[in-house]
Amino acid sequence: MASVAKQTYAQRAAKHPNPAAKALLETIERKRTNLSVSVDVTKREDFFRIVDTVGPYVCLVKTHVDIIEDFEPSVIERLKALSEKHDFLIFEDRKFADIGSTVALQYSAGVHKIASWSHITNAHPVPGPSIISGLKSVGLPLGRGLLLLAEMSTKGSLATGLYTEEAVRMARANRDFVIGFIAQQRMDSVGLRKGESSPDEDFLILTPGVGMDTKGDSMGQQYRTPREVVTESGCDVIIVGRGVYGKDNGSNAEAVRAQAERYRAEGWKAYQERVGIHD
Ligand code: 5BU
Repeated sequence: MASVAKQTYAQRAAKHPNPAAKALLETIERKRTNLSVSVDVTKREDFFRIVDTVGPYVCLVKTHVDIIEDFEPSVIERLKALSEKHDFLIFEDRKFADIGSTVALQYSAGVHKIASWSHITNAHPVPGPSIISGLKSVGLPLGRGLLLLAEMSTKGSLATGLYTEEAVRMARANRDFVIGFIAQQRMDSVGLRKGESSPDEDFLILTPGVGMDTKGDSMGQQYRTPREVVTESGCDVIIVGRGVYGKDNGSNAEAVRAQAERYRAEGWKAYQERVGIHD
């Protein structure tokens, strides 16, 4: 069997054991898009306008639901309705980082009840494997998937070297629930000890820090192009925020739509180049 990076999304979907990962891979293939748009705006009407505009072009909408200042429970119902209308999954970028018992509560309860609507969420590996146990106790019965933050896109990130290797080992020990990584490159050969061969596993790599027009922002963000991320580094999903909706609230719907279409096309072309498909 070819390495994961050389397999098509459809081949990977057919054998993925986790329901959230399988659904994401199937959605990518069905809609021919590996684009996830990160909708980081603070007013709910701006949020919905952007989600409705980019919906046809994305496999996944990434949220930071805690930055919506006029949040109310109906926001979730409307988001779920848009996810059905446009056929995308939802990823709350919550970056859990506490002890197992606390993250289980943060994931299931509180104002946002993330586990009840977010197909995928993520966690920092910094507390060790117990963070996975805590989240898994809530998410696994619901068919959810977890991404570990193995690397970050920011200048000076501490998630490198041995830290990244340990994150991959934690994921390997929890393959029923950990479906992949937030990372800047494939992790397939990371963390293997000398003489250890590559296990039969399929971790998805979702990658933020993607932009085609600038190299970064004034707060440490660093951007690479879809080609660098998908073709050269073997990542599976490009996550784009301000590159799609602009610097404010995405009020120019046609500009937002055009950028989503542009990033979708670039991401898909980069994938086709990687797996050697031409059409
Ligand atoms: P941008 O507007 O494309 O820079 O937004 C990037 C999004 O991805 C934003 O929501 C961040 O919270 C998120 N992100 C990131 O940029 N880099 C990382 O390493 C991780 C998340 Br993890």
